[in-house]
Amino acid sequence: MIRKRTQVGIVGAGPAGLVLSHLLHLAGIESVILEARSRSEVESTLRAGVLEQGTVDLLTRCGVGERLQREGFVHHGIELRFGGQPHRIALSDLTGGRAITVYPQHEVIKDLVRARVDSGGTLVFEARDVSIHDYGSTRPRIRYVCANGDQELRCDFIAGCDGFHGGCRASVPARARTEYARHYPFGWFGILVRAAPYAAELIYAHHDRGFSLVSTRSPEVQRLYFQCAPNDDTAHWPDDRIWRELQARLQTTDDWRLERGDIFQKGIIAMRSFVVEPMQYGRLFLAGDAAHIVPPTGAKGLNLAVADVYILANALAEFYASGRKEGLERYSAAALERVWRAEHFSWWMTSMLHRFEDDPFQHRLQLAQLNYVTSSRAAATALAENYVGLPLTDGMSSAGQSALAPEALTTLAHLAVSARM
Ligand code: RFL
Ligand code: PHB
Repeated sequence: MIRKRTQVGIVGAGPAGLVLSHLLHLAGIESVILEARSRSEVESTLRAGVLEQGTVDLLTRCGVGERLQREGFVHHGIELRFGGQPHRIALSDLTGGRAITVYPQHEVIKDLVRARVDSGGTLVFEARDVSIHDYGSTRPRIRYVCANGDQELRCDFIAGCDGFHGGCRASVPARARTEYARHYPFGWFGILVRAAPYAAELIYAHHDRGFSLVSTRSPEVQRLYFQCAPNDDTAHWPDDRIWRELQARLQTTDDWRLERGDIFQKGIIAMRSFVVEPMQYGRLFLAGDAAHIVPPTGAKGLNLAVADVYILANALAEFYASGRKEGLERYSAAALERVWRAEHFSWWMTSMLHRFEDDPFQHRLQLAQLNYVTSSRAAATALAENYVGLPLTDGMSSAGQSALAPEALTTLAHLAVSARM
């Protein structure tokens, strides 16, 4: 057994683990990331597309936003399409200039992995049988197996950033955690298409046949989704059926046409809401999908992962700089405040836009809500401010007071300096 030591052991090289490791590095704190998959798998898994303003600002301020600024698409609005009519929600006008950026998750991952490698960080890919131990004590350990054999990593803290199916959450005894979950009676069928962009902004479409979404990845590749049965199978959907279904759901009274392109990837995504409380157990801190899941309708998952680890990095920086534990003790409560807001928003968007079988009452409520959101400035503003994302907070001061976009890293940088002294 080979024994190593670090300050923070991080399980998982998704957005949560990588952003955490990078922020800790900026604060002068050492970490090691243990990731079950290979680097090329991690860098090529297709998932999210929409980054909130706060996520973009944070990545940019901490030096990993250069490609994102150059290649991402900034969108100042979204379209809600229903009753055959387009309705624009002017995100930036309604939120004092905030916007979203469409930049694929795997590109964010590539930028973060490169930044960690360039600054000499330790990332162990293809780590097998990762198990966490003694996190109730001051000397947690992580065991794993890699090409060099059995390993033990001793650390001060463990960050469980291993996604919804990872082992960290499951290692906590069931009696110590409370889980809240909701399943939806549908899934999303997602496709990637070689085609030019279909629209200048994302289209969220409500239709009697079910929900659909038009998004983008690049000038050459487009991302489309449509609501399907939860147990559906991609084999039931030859290309021609997909195009007919999308065209029917996206139809407008002035005959909007969806050009067919080459579909080169198909997949079905389950829809669920999930939260575990608390997000801390002794010296184990859960972050990102390991602690919570939202249905993708509000585009919040990756953004929440970043918001969690921003709070955690600040709390750890405070601890190493001064020995104070208040930030760490407040981590769970501070993170959960934003998590539940995003859970509500994602559930609300999902409920407003999808078809619920045989429920004409729900259908009429949806249309009433869609009409309200697209005709009342107050209602549109509520959607817009949630969609572009509430300001990041560092969890150190009382909720809502630290609108930290510019000051955020100053806090970390300040703590970093003190930590090194
Ligand atoms: P991840 O990304 O799942 O990363 C977890 C990492 O942990 C590794 N792992 C382990 N490593 C070591 N040992 C073990 N035992 C391990 N078990 C697991 C995994 O290999 C993996 O590399 O979690 P993280 O970092 O919390 O990030 C969460 C986000 O990835 C997720 O919330 C988003 O992708 C959700 N999401 C969206 N979020 C947005 O903010 N905006 C969007 O537009 C958006 N669209 C989406 C989405 C998710 C989707 N899918 C496929 C679920 C669209 C889709 C279709
Ligand atoms: C995506 O582009 O993958 C995407 C966009 C908006 C969402 C979900 C996913 O709400």
